[in-house]
Amino acid sequence: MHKLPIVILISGRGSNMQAILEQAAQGELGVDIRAVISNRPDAEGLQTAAAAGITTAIVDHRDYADREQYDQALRVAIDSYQPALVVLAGFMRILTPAFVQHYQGRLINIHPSLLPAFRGLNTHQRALDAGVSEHGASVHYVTEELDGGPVVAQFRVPVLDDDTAASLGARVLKIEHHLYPTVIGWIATGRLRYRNGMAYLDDQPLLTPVSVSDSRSEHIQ
Ligand code: NHR
Ligand code: GAR
Repeated sequence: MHKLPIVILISGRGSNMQAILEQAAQGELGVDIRAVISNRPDAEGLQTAAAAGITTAIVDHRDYADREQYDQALRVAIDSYQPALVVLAGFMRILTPAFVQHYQGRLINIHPSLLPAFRGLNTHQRALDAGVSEHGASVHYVTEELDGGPVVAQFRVPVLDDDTAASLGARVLKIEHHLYPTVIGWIATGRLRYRNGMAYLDDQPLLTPVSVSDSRSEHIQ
């Protein structure tokens, strides 16, 4: 079977990356992980990837004068692996319009909130402060607008009375490890596509994100 070549970008722990690696290693995902690239030399995820026999690379943002130069170097590094899909997995650098345009429709992110709620950082504390009863994670195509690209799929979790940002974040992270490989699998099998700024699942425009617990995704799980 043809496998989708992917590159994963991380900045830290890399637990989402690890979830993707594990499913790929079981041959369940239909992807060929060409490389894991970090902007931070000390990212824990680099060790995890190397231990799994995956090629790793570092493109350190501190070595570049500005975001344009950094993103240019990152793009050269990524393209040397010729991925069909670039996966942001806890990658913490905002990307320039030129970078995002180069990978339009081939760049996805997992964000720890139910977008469009709580774009940006510190999502779990902000969800608690807002008093919402549900929180979760979203997978979206990356566009120039930060956390604003088409949302493909979401997974919801309840917010509990005694939650802290840490306990809520842990609940969300656990479902991220299920949500992200699920969506990557859809892309690998050609079910999920991006065209003219819109996401299509099974050739139907995705007008609302798939809730991974709903019927549209049942036969995937
Ligand atoms: N880039 C673009 N153009 N569009 C998006 O939707 C992006 C993106 C880059 C990263 C991930 C995102 C998230 O899921 C993401 C989506 C970093 C920041 C941030 O403020 C915000 C959102 C996201 C990632 N980063 C700081 C910066 O100045 C640095 C913070 C740090 O290093 O700890 O780049 O939430
Ligand atoms: C995840 O919760 C991911 O959704 C989030 O950071 C965590 C990374 O964990 N991403 C962002 O906040 C992007 N700004 P991981 O490194 O263990 O996958």
